[in-house]
Amino acid sequence: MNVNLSTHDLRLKDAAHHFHPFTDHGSLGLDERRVVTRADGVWLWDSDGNRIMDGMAGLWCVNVGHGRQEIVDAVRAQMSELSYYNTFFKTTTEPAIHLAEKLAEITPPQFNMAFFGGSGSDGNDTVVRMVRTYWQIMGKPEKKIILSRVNAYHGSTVAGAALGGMAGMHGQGGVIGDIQHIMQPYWFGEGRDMSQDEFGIHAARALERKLDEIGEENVAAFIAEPIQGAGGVIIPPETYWPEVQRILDERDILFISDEVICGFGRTGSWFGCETYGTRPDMMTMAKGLSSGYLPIGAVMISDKMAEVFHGKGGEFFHGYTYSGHPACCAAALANLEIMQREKLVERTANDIGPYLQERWKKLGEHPLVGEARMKGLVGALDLVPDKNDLSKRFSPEGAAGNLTRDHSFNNGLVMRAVRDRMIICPPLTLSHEEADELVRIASKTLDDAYADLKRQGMAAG
Ligand code: PXG
Repeated sequence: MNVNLSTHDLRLKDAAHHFHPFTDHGSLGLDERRVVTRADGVWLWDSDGNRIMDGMAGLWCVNVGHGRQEIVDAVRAQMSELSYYNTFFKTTTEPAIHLAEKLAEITPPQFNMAFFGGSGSDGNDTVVRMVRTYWQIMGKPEKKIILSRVNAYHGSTVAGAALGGMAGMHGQGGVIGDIQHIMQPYWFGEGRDMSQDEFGIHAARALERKLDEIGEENVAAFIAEPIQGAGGVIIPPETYWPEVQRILDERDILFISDEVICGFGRTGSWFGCETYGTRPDMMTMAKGLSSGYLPIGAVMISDKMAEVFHGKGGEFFHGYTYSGHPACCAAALANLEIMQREKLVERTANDIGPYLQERWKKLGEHPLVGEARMKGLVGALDLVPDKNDLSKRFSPEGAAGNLTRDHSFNNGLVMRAVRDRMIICPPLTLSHEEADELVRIASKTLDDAYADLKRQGMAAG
């Protein structure tokens, strides 16, 4: 940007004209608006020149880190050659062809077809329409219900919000018919009266119980994130996914793995379904597909489903102007090239993942932390008001998380607060030194927040 405005002037204009996502505009103060101006690697700079570690990889997406010139160059070259053409009506473009082929290569073997969109939300809209259409083609139109989970996040379009399990979003017009939710595998929050393994089985069998209750003949699909991200990094017990897969194997419903956060190395495999050994019929992908350099999403369609659509499906009346946008596909291709060349998935599994996990889990000893968990490079701290009674929660809910998030920002680390849980999801390029720095700031942040909360009578100790 060439216009040199002061931070104050930028904030004034932002407040006057910019309606932000997921924001309470009534209470967002002028000085709370942070203008991010530059980024490189795992670091951000704001308009006041502060350097802050991007512990959230943007919004769970910048897997290869910020400032990769090679992606910029690939996009520039593509834009000079062909900035836009569509993929409707018997046309296609080279970047879309190459990206679809690349995705077939890196996804599990049942996937050889990619449908492109612009985000995870529209990807899940595609999923809803596709699974219901699949069963219509199969002559079973009554199979319409899609099962999801409480506290899931599947996007912010009407269908995405309805699939998601967040009551606040349902209450703001995010409802469509024939969606039902089963319990989530959140052991720390909901299952501590059982062992982790017992609870994992119990939560998985909620799927079986629901199918028996409403009739498998009415159910089209089950959709789930391998690890729930926006719900608070709910890492399921190890017994959960094998038991879900056992149930899926016995039932005639489709399974959709929403890989928008877990895809592209986040959990230490290319896809979260590989980390947990599930066999989806579709996968929703976005975020790490292009590391956020340009907006793009994709839905992978298994051979089993593709054969049905190709066989007697006829035209599927669905697509977006920007499906397979050449510049976005070029960004994704350059991003995947970096991921493969730098072996970022392997690095997450065998090097920086275990390194950060070990240090992160030690934060679980802090008096403010009830549980510290991390898989691959995505983790959470559940904050508790009284370490001697882990059933207690902060009141009002979310106040401790917000306060801790603000301390973290001021200390130089972006963590996200999901109510009273602190989330971390750094770029997969994080170095050991940066991991040490991340943990040092997180630890200081917990101390600062704990002191405040004790002073306010909100935490014991
Ligand atoms: N599925 C999952 C699992 C996601 O995490 C979406 C779908 C929707 O993707 P798009 O690209 O339409 O945003 C997401 C997105 C948060 C936060 O507050 C999380 C997401 C998006 C925005 C904010 O943690 N996840």
